Amino acid sequence: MDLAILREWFDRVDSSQTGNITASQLKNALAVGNLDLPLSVVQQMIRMYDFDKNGTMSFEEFVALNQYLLKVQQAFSDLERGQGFLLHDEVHEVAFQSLQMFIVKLGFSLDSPAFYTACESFDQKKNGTFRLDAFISLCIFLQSARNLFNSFDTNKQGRVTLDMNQFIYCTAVDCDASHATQVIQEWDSGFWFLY
Ligand SMILES: [Ca+2]
Repeated sequence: MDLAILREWFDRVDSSQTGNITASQLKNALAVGNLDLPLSVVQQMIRMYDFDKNGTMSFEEFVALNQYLLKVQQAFSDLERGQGFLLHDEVHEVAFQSLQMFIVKLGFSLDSPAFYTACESFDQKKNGTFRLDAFISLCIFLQSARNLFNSFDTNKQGRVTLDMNQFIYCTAVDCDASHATQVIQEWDSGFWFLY
């Protein structure tokens, strides 16, 4: 997309002209474009490209996020062939397998049980249809989960051991890797408190 068009879009969303857009501003703006994403997903999305860690998106950060979203969107439209969604049933199995291949290309070597379980958890209406917003949510979730995993896998073994507290933390946290690193450092130093 043209940078000038993006700038215009960004300035419209940044209605109070702060130079930054918040998660709820971004969520509402995406909803206008028919992308209905939960606020938690939009927040994760922002964290992935929030290079200065101020919790909001500057224009430059937004341009990087937009490039990522375009790539994901392109992969999805190559598969849905004008339907607007993928059906998860035996007839459409090939499209789903291609989706899995795309996830692998993004660097996630998920096996089929992990891939299908993750897909099902984003099929909000539980009717076997998988839309673009679910696919974006899935990609953002995987990226955030990997960041969290890596922050525990400090020796880069591709495997982590968790005690019950760490497990509870992982299931409850919204995959904020910088927060996770901070918590782990406090764990290591024997200093732990609840946030
Ligand atoms: Ca920022």
